[in-house]
Amino acid sequence: MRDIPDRPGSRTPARRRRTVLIPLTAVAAALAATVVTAPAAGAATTLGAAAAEKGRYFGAAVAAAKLSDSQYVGILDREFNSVTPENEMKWDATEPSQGRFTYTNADRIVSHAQARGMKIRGHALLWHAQQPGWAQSMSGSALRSAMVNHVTQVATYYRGRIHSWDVVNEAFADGGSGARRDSNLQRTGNDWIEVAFRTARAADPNAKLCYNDYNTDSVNPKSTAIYHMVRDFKARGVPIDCVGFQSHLGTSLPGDYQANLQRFADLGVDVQITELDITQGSNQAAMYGAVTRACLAVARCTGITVWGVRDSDSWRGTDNALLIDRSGNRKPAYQAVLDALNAGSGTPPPTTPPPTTPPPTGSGCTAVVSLNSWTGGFVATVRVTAGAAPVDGWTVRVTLPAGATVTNTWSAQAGGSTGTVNFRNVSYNGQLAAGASTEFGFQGTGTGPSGTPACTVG
Ligand code: 9MR
Repeated sequence: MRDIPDRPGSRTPARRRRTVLIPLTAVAAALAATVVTAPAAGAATTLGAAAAEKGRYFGAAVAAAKLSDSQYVGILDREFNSVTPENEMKWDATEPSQGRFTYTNADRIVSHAQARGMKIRGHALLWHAQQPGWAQSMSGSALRSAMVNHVTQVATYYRGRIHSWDVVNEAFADGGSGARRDSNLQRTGNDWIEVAFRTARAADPNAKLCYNDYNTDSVNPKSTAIYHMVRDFKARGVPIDCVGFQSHLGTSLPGDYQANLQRFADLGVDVQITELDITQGSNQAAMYGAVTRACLAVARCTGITVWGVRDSDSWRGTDNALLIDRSGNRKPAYQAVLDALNAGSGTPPPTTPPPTTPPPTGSGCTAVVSLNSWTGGFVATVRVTAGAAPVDGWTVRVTLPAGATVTNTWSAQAGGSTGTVNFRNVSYNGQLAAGASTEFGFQGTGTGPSGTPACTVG
């Protein structure tokens, strides 16, 4: 691949077109095309340029200490149009002793990026890990004040220069509990996350404010707990603009990866893939391609960041989880990402599923309810999805438990308020293309519905 020009955004002349056969195992072959062609004339030849043509950024985590490595910087400057400081903006780096702020290493990355017109993702204002020792041993209102001061100081210092801040990182527990992760920050009160977001907004009103986490690559208890938090924040006006999906992936991609991104986007936030790396193996290139296509298929997926430049720069040791090998050469995974970025139509991004998504089976429609409940009340959001055929009009039948009453409905017409309630589409959301979805919601008193409601067409 060395005949691909090394200038950012440069294009491969037609006379250089060629075909490269990439060896793939049967598993990967089932997921990806076996023939990878060099870009046609007109196709972008770097990740950043190709992503930009689709209205998105393509970034890498950057370590300040490596900015003196010419190979590293050469690849960074050629391929990427966004950076995330890998460690340099974390609490232990920016406030090593209380009230004394140091930005030297973070500034090296920020200056490098700004000079080249790259976006900067700020990572991360608050996290249970990589806290300075003095904060680790704090609790209660003293920690709450220190936390607010930290967010204010750092976000103010970088005001106007950060595209997106990871305001809070990894605050939810793994496993099936859907609970918050225990931490000194969590023990200051459940509202610490919204306090952090309000504080960050006040300090830098133009940065997009993100919640960032891992093990959120499918619809699972952890991602659903975060989904409920984001929905609650949007409902109450807590300033949140984006959700980061770290996507530290192994050897298979969850089948609902794209659908999971989409359900967050449907809440009215951007989604970003923030720390992508994938175990090297027979599936690596195919998975990188599939992740890229998933982002392109979600209109509000605004960019992808890989967590390092070369395999040798990765926190994942011998996994060789990145796009560039230890010698600085592009890997099949790199080509898969570039091809995925170059495929399809240009901006605005497509909102239809990528070609690899299996067509929905069965005609008719399906409905899924997600609930945000509190003592004495609930908000239900219902996602209606057409089957293999287009839908012209739908009705969703929801059975409420005894004592529950619908008090308010949006994007649907409720027939009744207690017992079994039929929700009928309104004029603007009755027609759905095959496989397409829409949402409506209702609020109620008492206990919300459980189970899967029936959806009928017509
Ligand atoms: O890549 C980072 C590594 O250099 C640090 O030692 C580590 C410290 O916890 O953090 C790594 O980055 C993490 C990121 O900040 C948050 N998500 C998980 C990343 C990988 O551990």
